[in-house]
Amino acid sequence: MANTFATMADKEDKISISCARCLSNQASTQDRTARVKRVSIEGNIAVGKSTFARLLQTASPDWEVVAEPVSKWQNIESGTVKGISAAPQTTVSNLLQMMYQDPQRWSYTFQTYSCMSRLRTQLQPPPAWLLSSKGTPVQVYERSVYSDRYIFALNLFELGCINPTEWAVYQDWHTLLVEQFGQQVELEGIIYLRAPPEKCMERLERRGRSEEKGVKLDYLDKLHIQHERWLVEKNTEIHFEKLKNIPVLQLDASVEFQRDPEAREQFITKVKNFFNAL
Ligand code: UDP
Ligand code: D5M
Ligand code: MG
Repeated sequence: MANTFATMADKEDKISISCARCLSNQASTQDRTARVKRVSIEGNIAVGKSTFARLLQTASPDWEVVAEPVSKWQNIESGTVKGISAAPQTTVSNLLQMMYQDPQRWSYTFQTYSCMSRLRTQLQPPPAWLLSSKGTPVQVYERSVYSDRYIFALNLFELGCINPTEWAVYQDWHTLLVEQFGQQVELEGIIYLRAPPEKCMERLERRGRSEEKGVKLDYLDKLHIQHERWLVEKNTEIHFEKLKNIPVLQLDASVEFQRDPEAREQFITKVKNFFNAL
């Protein structure tokens, strides 16, 4: 009996030692996660965010770049109800195209899906290789749950494509989600790629994404104004404390940085300095 107790006590000791180890491992993962800075790249449609993101990915082993989930918005799978045909059928919808073709009908739906997919992206924990980085580890996102609201949703509301009821509902759940996820979706900085809307139009046409064929310069003008209000003039009403004073690095994306190695070099130096100061 005494032996049994001794063995049990021994086991408990071992369990508490392994629990302590487990907790200290957890703590060190949390410490290392807290060290990772999070930054989003913001800017008008076709200004060059994805091109710039690819450039950052190759510039430092301490940076992880997370692309915007556009292909998800273009390929939403839905199953049809099993009916006369035996096999359930899958339909693929292109929500990006639906929004551009009928903005009154689909803008609100688009906001729910784009925000959800961005939230999912921003909630992804940093990969192990980034946690073990010796330098300044940074996760870089192409846009964020914040540009969804303060650029696109706001603009579509101002254009009348999202009605006042939808706008009230949107703002309510957006605030709830961002507040509930708290630090997990906070950003430490923003890189604003800035270029005249005419330059973005030229690049949009060069890229030739089929869904964007009907996008007019006037729409890019409006999005440009929203970016300027939010990130330069700071006139947009912001509902999250940390975001109100977030550091913004402005880069002149009207230069052909894709082709010009000197411009790329200058961008990288500015980004490094910016990350180090966050
Ligand atoms: N692009 C360019 N010069 C640049 C940067 C980008 O011609 O210095 C082109 C790029 O090759 C693409 C288009 O502009 O065809 C839009 O770029 P991207 O998809 O990166 O823009 P985003 O919509 O992600 O901001
Ligand atoms: O952005 C990808 C495409 O998706 C571009 O046509 C703009 C559109 N987009 C992205 N987010 C939103 C929201 N929240 N509402 C409406 N439209 C959106 P690109 O700039 O090409 O990377
Ligand atoms: Mg892009």
